[in-house]
Amino acid sequence: MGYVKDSFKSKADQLSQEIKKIVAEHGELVLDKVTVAQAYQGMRGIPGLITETSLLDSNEGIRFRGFSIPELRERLPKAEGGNEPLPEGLFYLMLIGEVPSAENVEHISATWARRSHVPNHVFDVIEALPVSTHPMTQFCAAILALQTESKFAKAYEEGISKKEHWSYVYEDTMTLIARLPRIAAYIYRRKYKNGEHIQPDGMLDWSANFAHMLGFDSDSFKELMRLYLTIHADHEGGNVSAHTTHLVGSALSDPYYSLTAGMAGLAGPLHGLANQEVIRWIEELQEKIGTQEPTKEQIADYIKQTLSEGKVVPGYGHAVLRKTDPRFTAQMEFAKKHCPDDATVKTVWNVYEVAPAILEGTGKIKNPWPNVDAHSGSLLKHYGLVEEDFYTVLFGVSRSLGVLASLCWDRALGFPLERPKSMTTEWIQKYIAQQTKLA
Ligand code: CMX
Repeated sequence: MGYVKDSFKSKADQLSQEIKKIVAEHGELVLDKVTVAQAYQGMRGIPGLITETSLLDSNEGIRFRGFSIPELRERLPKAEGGNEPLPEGLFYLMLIGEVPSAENVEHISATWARRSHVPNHVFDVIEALPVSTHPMTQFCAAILALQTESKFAKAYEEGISKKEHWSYVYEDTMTLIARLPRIAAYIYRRKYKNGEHIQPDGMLDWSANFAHMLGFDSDSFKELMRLYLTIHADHEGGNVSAHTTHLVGSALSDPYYSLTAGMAGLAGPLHGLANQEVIRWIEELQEKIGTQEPTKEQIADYIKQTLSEGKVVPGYGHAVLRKTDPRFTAQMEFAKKHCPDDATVKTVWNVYEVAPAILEGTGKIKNPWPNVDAHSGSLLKHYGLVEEDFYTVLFGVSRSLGVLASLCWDRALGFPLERPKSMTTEWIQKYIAQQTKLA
């Protein structure tokens, strides 16, 4: 076993013991009540999941193993000459629970580089789809095609003890993450660059190599990728991509199946596809007004028109957050440093100045503030990555870090098949009648 795997196993054994004690001593403790409204309205706020990798506070935003995004930008190891954290470091932190050293991060980078070879049949599966196919569909199909490589599926078929599940899930996780940038870059070059592919450079870190394979070799874009792939990685366990990966994994579907399912969830416009929608919405505004930099008044009118048409303002609102997303702020800081004069970036900032008051004025939107997706497209566009339907694939490559680290934890802690109770409306009506009679 490699030393990262050894450390993970020893942390997991320790936590397993603590959980056994918690359940034995406090298993009957009630965490919260569940209301009829929550059952009908997306189960908001019901505490029913355990996710070790990160925790979301509705006002403060995400913390990964206790560290906020500004703290991570400060404390995680960086590439030589770089200022942004290496996502390899965040993965280590989520998996092991400790801030990694530069050597730990180099070890993860080297492991992923070594495992990054993608078998040819995966490219054949991508090639079998029409070029016009949405990049997220190509991405999901490719991950599923890669399932032939699953060590977990093979070992399970051969018959392994439950105690060994985590080990094969860990191996699949490391291999899968190693290969995603190559797959994503292949989809990008196939769809938008006439299939002129760029070979990986094994000397680069995971993000820089990804930027290189996409065809963007500037230091500044590599820095953006490091930041982007770090901040999109995890958002506790209840969001659609994380929850889906966890749920499917609970059936002991292997990490390839589980991640494919999670990515299919990320492809929804209320979740990860919002980054595509934001840039389309801004470009439509720019086109309509006939300028790259519409005034705040023009932006305000456009927001009101979007709302009056019964559509959502993409990039705004959140199921849990109630303040500006620190992932938005991190990108804003990056833009202030690298591209403060970019017209689309300035428009994103102007939308930020006018949208919250208008959204709040509707009286129904619980969070009028921007989320992570409100800013990302404008940065990518600045560097020439203008094909907005590819943006969610970038999100997906990053999200794999959090959801797969969590999947390792799920199996190491021996979490069971997830199976919440559902009810019919008739059951609810009878329950209400019964409770009313008792009152
Ligand atoms: N524009 C217009 N209306 C919005 C809105 C927005 N940005 N955000 C919320 N609303 C509406 C909801 O559609 C809902 O309307 P109805 O009562 O008519 O159904 C009402 O306000 C209340 O919703 P809420 O409780 O504030 O928000 P939810 O928890 O139901 O939904 C989210 C959260 C993210 C789906 C929603 O804010 C939204 O659709 N935002 C735009 C899409 C987006 O940016 N998604 C990305 C989220 C981050 C991510 O996962 O990547």
